[in-house]
Amino acid sequence: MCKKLFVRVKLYLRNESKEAIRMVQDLLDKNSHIPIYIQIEEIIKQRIYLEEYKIGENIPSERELSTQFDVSRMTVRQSITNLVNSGLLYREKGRGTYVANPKLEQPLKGLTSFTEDMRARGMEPSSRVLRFEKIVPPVDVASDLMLEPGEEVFFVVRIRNADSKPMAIERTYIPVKVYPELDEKKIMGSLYALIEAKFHQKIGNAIQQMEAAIVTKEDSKFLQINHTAPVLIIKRTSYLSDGVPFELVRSTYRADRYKFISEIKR
Ligand code: 16G
Repeated sequence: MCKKLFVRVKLYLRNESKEAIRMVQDLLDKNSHIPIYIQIEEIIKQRIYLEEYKIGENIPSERELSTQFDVSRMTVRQSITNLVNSGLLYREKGRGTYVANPKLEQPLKGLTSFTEDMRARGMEPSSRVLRFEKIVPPVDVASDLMLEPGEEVFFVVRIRNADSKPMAIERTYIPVKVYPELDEKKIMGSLYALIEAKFHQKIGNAIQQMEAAIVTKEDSKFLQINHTAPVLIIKRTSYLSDGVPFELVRSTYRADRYKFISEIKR
């Protein structure tokens, strides 16, 4: 595929002109300065887009693809590895390579809860509480929650599932003095619904920080991902409308399931 054609394919993709893509999709230009493995990546992406390769189904084996494109298996493997790393495909040991579900697009605006976010997408949220205990928090947590030295928090670790599949792990610190009546049973459902509907308090605002990381060995098991997989970590400190901080949460999201979207204006 020459450079011009390659660019055109991308433009067509944007215009969603599927027929046009179909005409050029299988062209590989071995003399192009665009590496072959990148051209193959594009072709596989187009096949996914055109639903030739469907979500949840497996794509042809490396051997079949290398015959199809008349390239080495190493080259095909490189393309597939890149697509696996970007979350478009996933490998299952001994079974092959599958087309992944598209990532969940999470807007970075609006102070919503996990439960609301999943329901808005037609998915059923659930939680598994791994830990619920009263502790004296580390100093940085105490300072973010505006606590005096020695004041206690509930430390809660929850795996958050959507349609029974793990999406994130949340480690939440909640000041005991704000919700002395909290218990393990109450935290099984939505924390925000509990605060608003049961405790009749108004949630005001939150400050968030986001960073990338490699999953820890422990979390990789809970999230059911490879022990070297990337994750997105969001630290959120949330306040009631009167300014009282009521939670500090470190949420670890599967990077293969999430995409965070923000609108920016000039
Ligand atoms: C979200 C929040 C988390 C909050 C939780 C409440 C982020 C980064 N985190 O996951 O701070 O505690 O929702 O959800 O968005 P719940 O009401 O379903 O328990």
